[in-house]
Parts: sequence; structure tokens; C-alpha cells
Amino acid sequence: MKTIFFTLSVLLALSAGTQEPYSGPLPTRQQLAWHETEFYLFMHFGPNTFTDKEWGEGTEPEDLFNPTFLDCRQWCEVAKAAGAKGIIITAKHHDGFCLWPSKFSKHTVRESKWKEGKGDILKELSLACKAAGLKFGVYLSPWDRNHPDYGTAKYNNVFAGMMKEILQNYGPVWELWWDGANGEGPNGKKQVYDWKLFERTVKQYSPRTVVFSDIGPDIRWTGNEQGIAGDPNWNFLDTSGFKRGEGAPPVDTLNQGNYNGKYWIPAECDVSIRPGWFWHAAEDEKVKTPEKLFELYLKSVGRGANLLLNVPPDQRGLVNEKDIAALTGFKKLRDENFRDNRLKESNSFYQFTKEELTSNELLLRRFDSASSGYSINLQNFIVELPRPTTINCIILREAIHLGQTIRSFRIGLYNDKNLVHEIQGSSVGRKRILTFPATTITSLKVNLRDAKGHDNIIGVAAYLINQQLAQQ
Ligand code: FUL
Repeated sequence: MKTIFFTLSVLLALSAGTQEPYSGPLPTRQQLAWHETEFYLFMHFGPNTFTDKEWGEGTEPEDLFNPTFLDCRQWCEVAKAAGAKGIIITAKHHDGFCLWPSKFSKHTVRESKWKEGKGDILKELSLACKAAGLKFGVYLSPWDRNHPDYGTAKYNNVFAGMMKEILQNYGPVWELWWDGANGEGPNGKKQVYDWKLFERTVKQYSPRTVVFSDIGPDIRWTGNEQGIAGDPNWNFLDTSGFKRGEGAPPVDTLNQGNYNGKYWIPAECDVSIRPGWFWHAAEDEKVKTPEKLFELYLKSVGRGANLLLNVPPDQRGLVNEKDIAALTGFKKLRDENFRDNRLKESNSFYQFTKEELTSNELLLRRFDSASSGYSINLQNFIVELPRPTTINCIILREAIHLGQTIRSFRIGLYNDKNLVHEIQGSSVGRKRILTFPATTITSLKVNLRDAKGHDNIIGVAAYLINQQLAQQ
């Protein structure tokens, strides 16, 4: 998205010392980089693609898996064209079938007819991603309905061994996805997972990989599979006493995070472009529209989370034309609607103090650029426009490398000196997209309330987007 954000200069002295210092959690370097990936694709692919199922039993003959035109470069082209920054592939879903020839299983691509058993999807996709400049991520289901050791202590070493294989042979793996679903294995037993071993394995073989699960450690599930983050959405979570799967925190906690949570564990919104996660012929006519995808973008990325959109390859091993059309339309909507930042004409940014905010009058105190530092530390400010301008969307960005300090904000929209619309909200986070009825303004005033430390807005933009999209 070619949004023009303004880096704002402010007087450090005006805000320094007026706020309680921030002592909350901070993101790691890897988490920060993860936040910037914003939108990427999920690909569910495996025996279910050929059996019309969502959850395979694990008893499906390997020969079923035989894509006729598989081409991971096409997947990458589609992802790139959609503006997605990476691909996460289901290396092993609950049916246990491995898309790479794992030495820990006898239920893999090696046992299939595809490429006479010489094929390796993780190899093809990791290389294609590298060539396309996309991040490569791996979904690996701990639940395994095929593996003979499932339900015994031995399986924990099998799962750790699989991770080691993947991290060592196909890396760098950017994100690793641990699904919380945990049912019974082939012998009717449930597994007691050795999560400590799994976490140690990732740390040992790929310390920079960010790990997703219900409760992190790096990224949390947003609590639903509709692609919708909470409002507010805090990047914090308390995990003590909780487990992955059935023992996870309540879904509304996952959705909103914990206001005073101890750890930085931001939300990722996973959702499928179709009703199911795997490709089914009957769902070719049920692909989400570009408008629906735009709405999900507003409700995920626009609430400071990341969007993981599932686009499942079909039986050919290609992304289907229907999905491509929807993705192309979605990209076009983002490009067209976020092209023209209406604030770019302004060269009048004003900053004001807390005391000056007691009156509801529009303050027009010119910012003293001569004595300002070039800083990202901004508390309250006014943007003045050279002429009346109609907008229905404002984007704010918070400097999350310094934490999530903004707890509530208010934006006043003014035409001449009259307050014509007011927006209130609480969390901002990496990106906050606010939509409202089209309003003609000559200035806007952002007032951060109840913020710890320095308030750290690093970007502001305003747009006039398609009216229907703004109303979603
Ligand atoms: C769930 C799984 O059971 C679904 O099949 C899918 O993989 C989804 C992303 O996660 O827990």
C-alpha cells in the first residue's frame, strides 16, 4: 500500500516529563519485522484437496495426492500480485500427510505417485519464495491422525524431529504455525504434547522464527476464524495458567488481548477466501468478493493485527482463477482507495499542550519548527488543510517499537472553526484505520488521552474512500 505517512517533528520539551513512563512489554526485533508483513497468504493443500474433506482421517492412500500441474512459482506470482508478503503452507495437516519426504513418517509425498515419489513441496515452495522475495512460513499440525506413535511419548520426538528437518533443510522459516486442534490419533489415544521440547527445538535450530499458537510465544490467535481482530486490540497477553488448544484463554481475551498483559504477543487473523480451508470444486462459486476482503482488511490490519488469508491451491496444484480474480480485485481496491492521502497538501502541523486542550476550541498554535528535534514523539496535534477537503477515512500509526502506549484517543474534525465530527477510540497499534461518514474539513485535531510514556504517533493519513467500503 503506497500510503504516504508523515513523519512529524515536535518539540520534545513540550511532552517530556508530563507523562507516566511506559514500563509495558516491548516487541522483539523479529516481532517488529513480523508486524510489518501486514498481509500474507495461507495455503491449505494435501490429501483433503483430492478427497473433498476438511479433516482427513489419516487413512487416505498416498496415491490420492497427485496434482497434475503443481507450480509453486505460480503461487508466488499470485501472492506478489496481491501485495501479500509471504506464504504459509500446511506442511502437515491433521491427517498426518507430509508435503516433504520426512524420515519420521511413512505417509508423505515420497509414498505418493506425484513425481514418482521424488517430489518435495517444501523444497519447491521455499525456493520459489526466495526467488520472489516472499517470506516462507510453515503450518505443522501437532495433532496427527496417521502416525503410529501418536498418543505415546515417542511422538513428541517425532514432532520435534520433523521441525528440525524443516528448519534445517528449508529455512529460513519465517513463521511456524502450531494449530491448537488436538483430537485422537489412529489408536484412539490423545497426545500429551511436550511443548517445552518443541519450543526448545525452534530456539535451537531457528531462533529467528516467530512461532504462532493460541498463546504464542511470539504471535497469538485472534480467537476466531473470520479474520476479525478485537476493537480494542492490545498487543499484550497474559499466558500464565493457560495452555494451547482446550486450555487456551477465552476467545474474547485472545481477540482483544489483555490491557495490562505481561507479554508482547500480537494477534494474527486467519481466515479463508472460501467457506472451507481446503479447495472444494463446489466452493468455486463461493469465493469472497474483493469488497468483503477489503472489509476484513479494515477489521484486521486496520485494528493493528496481521491478516493471514487462506487461498487453497486446487487439484491441479495451482491457485484457482476464481481466487486470483478476487485477490486482484482486492489489491485494486486497496491501491485505488489508499492512493491519495488528503493530508499531503498540508504543510501546517500544529502541536498543542494538555492544558490548551481544556477548551474545545480549535487551537491554532503554530509549531515552532526552528527549535524542534526531528522526532517521532508526538502527543496532541492539529493538521490544517489549505482548502476544504472531504474525507471519510483516517489512518494512524503508533511507534510500536517503543511499546503500545496509546490507551485512548479522540479526533476532532473541523470545518473552519466548527467541530463537525468527532471520533473516539482506544487502541492504535501498528496501524489503525478509522472510517466514518464523508465529512468536509479544513483541519483535524488528534488528542491522545490516557497514554503512558510518550504517545508516539508516527503517522497520520486521511482519504476519501469509496462510500460503500467506508460503511462496512
Ligand atoms: C484449525 C484446523 O482444524 C483447520 O482445519 C484449519 O487448519 C485452521 C487454520 O485451523 O484449527
